Amino acid sequence: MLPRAAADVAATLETVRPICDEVRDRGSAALLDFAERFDGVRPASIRVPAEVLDKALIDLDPAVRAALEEAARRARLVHAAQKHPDAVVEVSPGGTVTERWIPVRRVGLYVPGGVVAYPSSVVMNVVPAQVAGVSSIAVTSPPQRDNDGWPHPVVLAACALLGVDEVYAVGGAQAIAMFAHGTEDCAPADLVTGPGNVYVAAAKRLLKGIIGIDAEAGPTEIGILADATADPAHVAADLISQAEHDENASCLLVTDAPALVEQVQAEVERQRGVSLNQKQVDAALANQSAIVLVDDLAAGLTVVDEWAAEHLEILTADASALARRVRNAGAIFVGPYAPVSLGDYLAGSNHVLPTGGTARHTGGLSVHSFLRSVHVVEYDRAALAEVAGHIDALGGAENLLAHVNAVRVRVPKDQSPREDQ
Ligand code: HSO
Ligand code: ZN
Repeated sequence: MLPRAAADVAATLETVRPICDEVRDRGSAALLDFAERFDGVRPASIRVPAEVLDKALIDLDPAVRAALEEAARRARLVHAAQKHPDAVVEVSPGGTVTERWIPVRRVGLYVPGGVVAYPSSVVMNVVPAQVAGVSSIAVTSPPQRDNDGWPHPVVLAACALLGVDEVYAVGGAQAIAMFAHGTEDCAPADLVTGPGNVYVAAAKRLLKGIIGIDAEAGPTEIGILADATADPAHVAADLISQAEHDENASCLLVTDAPALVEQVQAEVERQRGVSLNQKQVDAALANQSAIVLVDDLAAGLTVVDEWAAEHLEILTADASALARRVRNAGAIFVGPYAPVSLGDYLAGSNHVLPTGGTARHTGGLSVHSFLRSVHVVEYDRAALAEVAGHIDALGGAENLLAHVNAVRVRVPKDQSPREDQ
């Protein structure tokens, strides 16, 4: 019964297939045509020239620059702690397996720019990729009519600030196709990450395999688990804050306090006007949002775990203890002074998070999204000989005698394991 936006990615696959095919076949010419058709503007080139990036940084409001710098600094602190050292395990004398973490060579980062442009998402994508050690980072964001067809100026400035000089004016499904297939202006990438609309999600699903993807990312969500100690003004403000993203956004309050239900509803009426995106707020709150009254917080925990929110706030008396019992959420915000907005911009946590219930099996964007673990196997002759008998047995059980042979040409059966030592 819990409401949730259902973005129909499957139904969009056939819409984006010809778009992706055309990018594969016609490259940048197709990208320019699609910009004109879908974004209503034809940029002078697919790649944003260096002068345009430099100018965006010069023109950047100093307060926004300071905020982006601090957001990046905090994100770097948090993401640096995600890095694993290589782990060497000596399985037996002379036999080791090392787990090596190797960054993806080249990534394409998608930064949305439809109804609203998200410079903060530049930080959230670029920082973990840089911390992971990705050597080639390209960013793409939709062309904007009021910026001569270049992406939003603050998005460009954020790229320049973080040292990303490869930026494209391409949005939608065609951007994913550009990174997957490559064009004359943009080399193919190994992986594409970042949130986008349903067309971006459909293109990711279609081209996955040709290119690696992070997650499909649907409309944003907030779940709040609150008791009678929660401030109704905080609860209402936070529900509205995510509603303003998208008319398909989903906002859920779960509480054991009947009085809070009415107080929050009154506060929502008082505060809903603060957003410039009234249409989105009204639709999101009316269509995929709800207040769920539960008998107690244990039941509330069951509800929020079942819903698996992209963002979950815990606004209860013993918030830290309760937060530790949560199993399913993209990110958890604990207590009265950690609103989702903090995490969207400045907490240091990542805001590219699993939506649509996928938090049951997937985490948010992180350094790990850009790394692969590779097992490196090193055994000497004695260590191989020690297990040759077991390989005889398992290879025999699977009728794969060439497997057995590949070991036995090295350590014949009749020799003792440590013979040549
Ligand atoms: N709440 C969005 C991220 C965002 N909010 C960007 C503001 N700017 C999805 O996590
Ligand atoms: Zn947000």
